[in-house]
Amino acid sequence: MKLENPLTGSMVSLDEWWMPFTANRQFKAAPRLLAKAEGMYYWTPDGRQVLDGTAGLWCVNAGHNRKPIVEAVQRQAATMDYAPPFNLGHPVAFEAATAVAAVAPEGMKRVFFTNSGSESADTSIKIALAYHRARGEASRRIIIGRERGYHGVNIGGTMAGGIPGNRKAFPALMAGVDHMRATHDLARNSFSRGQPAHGVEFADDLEKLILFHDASNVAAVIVEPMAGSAGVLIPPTGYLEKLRAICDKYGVLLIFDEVITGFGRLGAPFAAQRFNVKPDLLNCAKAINNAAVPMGAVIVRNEIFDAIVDGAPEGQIEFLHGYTYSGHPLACAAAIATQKLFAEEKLFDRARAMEPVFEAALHSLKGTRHVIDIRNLGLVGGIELEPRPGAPGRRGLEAHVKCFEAGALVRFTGDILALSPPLIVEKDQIERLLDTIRNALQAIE
Ligand code: PXG
Repeated sequence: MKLENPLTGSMVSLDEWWMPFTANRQFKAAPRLLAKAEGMYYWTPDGRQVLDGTAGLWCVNAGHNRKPIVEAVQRQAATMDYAPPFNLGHPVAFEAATAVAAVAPEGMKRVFFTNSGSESADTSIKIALAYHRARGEASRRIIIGRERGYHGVNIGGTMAGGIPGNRKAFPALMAGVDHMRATHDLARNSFSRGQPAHGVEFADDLEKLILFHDASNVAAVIVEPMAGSAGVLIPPTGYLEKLRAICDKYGVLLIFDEVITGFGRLGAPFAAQRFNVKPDLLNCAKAINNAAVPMGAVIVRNEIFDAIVDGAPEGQIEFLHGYTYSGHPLACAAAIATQKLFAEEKLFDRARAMEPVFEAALHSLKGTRHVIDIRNLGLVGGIELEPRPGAPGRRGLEAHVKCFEAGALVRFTGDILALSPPLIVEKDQIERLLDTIRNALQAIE
């Protein structure tokens, strides 16, 4: 099978690109393709409009192809394409770091640039270990993650992550990880709106594991404040606060992986502000620059930066870590323009204001065929379907395909549908999205 590149007109083959997290054979037999995007919409190569219910992959929070971002990238590309970040700098990267720090929680004003959420995960783990070492506690090396956690696909994130399928093919590449239980509790919390009421006691797993390994060996705990990839698992009331208190008690660092929750998704700059729980390190990526150019960051408490940097001899590189593309000029130009756009259009507040509208529309699916749970927070919604006996995951996939054919992009993980529209979404678009899902669920077996 051949496809046309819409920009060049050349005919291209599907064989060579080994697609990520994709059933390659199935996909290439019946490809679902996108060719153009603007605002709330994609268009397929044959010109069909698709309403974007997922902000791309949880990342295009300001909507697609926003002019100020496009122009900033174009200007930067024409001015300076690339600059090395090791022992050289450029003003655009410093300005981007300042712009990101401006929305970060109080006292977290140091920003390490990466190029993805996966790199942010591994970078944050390294910073945690370097911090303890700098303070003379090099024995603190164990990382505690959580079942159903997703921290990308690099080695640290794979090992700290808690999705069994992502881990099983790899032997223990990184010794010294352990996992808390996931907080998902359908029996007690089904159809909850906002934070579920039950489950604060899941946080006790952290204390148990710290005592089991001995605090002197434990470096950090890494969690998504709201787990996205594993199917929209919203933290029970009091849970994150309790993790924070346990970390404080034992000198363990708290890492929030805010790759999905960062930059307005929950109606605040970060989940840290939404829940009023401040981590020690905060990982982000995706919407940091509206996904216009690959970019991520680890934002750290000033004291962590100070301990590592001031702890090294003058003139020596303090932290032996970094990427060729850390602070890439195009990514940084996009980040500056994106943060400005977020502020000008007050998109984080807008997300918060739309939350009740989104919540009501989402929960109107209660009672629809196959639906066993609905949950929401900010502009994130999860719809859990009853798995088809003997074929778990099929209903999720079929619902996704049906919606796509009917003109709406909806994400699925197993049998859980996930919605995360751009923060510019309008009420009628939310309704259209949910009507499309309702019809799809009626149509599939
Ligand atoms: N942490 C979290 C919390 C994420 O959601 C990553 C790290 C990794 O980021 P990169 O940029 O390396 O992909 C993510 C990525 C899904 C889905 O279907 C979610 C992600 C990626 C792919 C699919 O929910 N999130």
